[in-house]
Amino acid sequence: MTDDLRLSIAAELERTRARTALLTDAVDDDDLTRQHSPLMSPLVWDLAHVGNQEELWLVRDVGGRDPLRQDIDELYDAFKHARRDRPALPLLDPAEARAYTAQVRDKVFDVLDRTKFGPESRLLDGGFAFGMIVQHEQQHDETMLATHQLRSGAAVLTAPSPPRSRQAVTGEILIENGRFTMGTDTEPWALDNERPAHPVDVPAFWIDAALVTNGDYLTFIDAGGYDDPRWWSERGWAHRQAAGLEAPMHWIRDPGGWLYRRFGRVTPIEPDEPVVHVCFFEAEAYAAWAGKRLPTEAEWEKAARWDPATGRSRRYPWGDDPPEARHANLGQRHLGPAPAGAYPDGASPLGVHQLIGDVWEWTSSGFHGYPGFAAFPYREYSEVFFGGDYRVLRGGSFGTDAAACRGTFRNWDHPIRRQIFSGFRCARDA
Ligand code: AVJ
Ligand code: FE
Repeated sequence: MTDDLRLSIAAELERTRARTALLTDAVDDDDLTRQHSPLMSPLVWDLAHVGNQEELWLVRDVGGRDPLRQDIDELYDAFKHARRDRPALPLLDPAEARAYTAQVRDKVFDVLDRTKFGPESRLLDGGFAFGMIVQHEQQHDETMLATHQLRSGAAVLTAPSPPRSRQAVTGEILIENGRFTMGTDTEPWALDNERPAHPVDVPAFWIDAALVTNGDYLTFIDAGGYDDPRWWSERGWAHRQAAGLEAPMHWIRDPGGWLYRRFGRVTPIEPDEPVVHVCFFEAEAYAAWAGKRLPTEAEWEKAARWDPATGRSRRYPWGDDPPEARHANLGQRHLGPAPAGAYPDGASPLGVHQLIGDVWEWTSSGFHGYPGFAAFPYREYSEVFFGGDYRVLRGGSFGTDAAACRGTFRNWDHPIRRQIFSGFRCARDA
């Protein structure tokens, strides 16, 4: 058992590092050290930060080993320097950052060989500390992918197109009134904010079977949605005005119609694909225009996990089996979301599609701890963000790794942010 766990952890560490290497080897040193947007770190910061977190938790804490580079801890502490200030720091250069992360990884494999996994250590039970670090790197791989989307210049990433639609998916699904179990006590790699499992009463609601598509969103634009304060919250309208929003980020108005720029390539927008790169306020305005609203976080999770046949909450919409390529568009296999109906095998029992993968889904909920929340293993992962100006996003995107995504996983961001792979679906009261 422990040996199987060790092997699977080693495989996850290596698989994840291969993606990190691809994202950072795809560009030259100048590109790695440059800031592509004040919203993002230079890629070389993410790279060394991933190594530094791995050193802190697995080499020093779990392994009890001497520090490799205590002198750089401060540079790579995300709370010490804002993203916009990071390019000016005396960061490791690309060669140093690669060498450092590789040295840390060598030590980690040694630590992994000697680690005993068992319930006597909560940090190690089920491989948790290693799982946390694997997921941390994967989260930064998604952040680095968003940085790639923001960089100018020729395309450097390639991937096959996502699958085509296999089924028409339209309309709304009724989720009946009743209690369901939100959160988890049993997912071994669930982070602190996903715990504990707790009952939540959810009044009956309708939820869209499909994500809002570019075609849907274009109808809102063409109907003057961006110019009509009726659809926007007060804050949303103020932001729309101040930021001059008139379409999702990366859309380009062209005499022949709308285009978008994706990872360095400009193409006509695809009407059947989920809309992506919208902020919470845009999602909220669209939903109001459509006579609907965004789902709450609890509604989203009930739609994704509640099994009407047994009343149990499952790990994923399709059941308890880990995601396979046929279930969901995850893991940067494709460099964009798939059209509505591309993943019938990943639908929920009631027929809600593409809850996992494709685009993060804005919910109307702020970010708070569940009843009985306990920070673990550190307050800075999530507790310090509770009650801040954030909205929860659910379900993961094409940029999220399968190991960092499940029915209970919670992401959060400021309501004005849209450089992330964010989209949405609508809901309404029943
Ligand atoms: C959970 C995506 C909001 O990127 O800020 C990475 C993940 N935390 N390093 C973020 C995270 C520490 C976090 N999000
Ligand atoms: Fe981090």
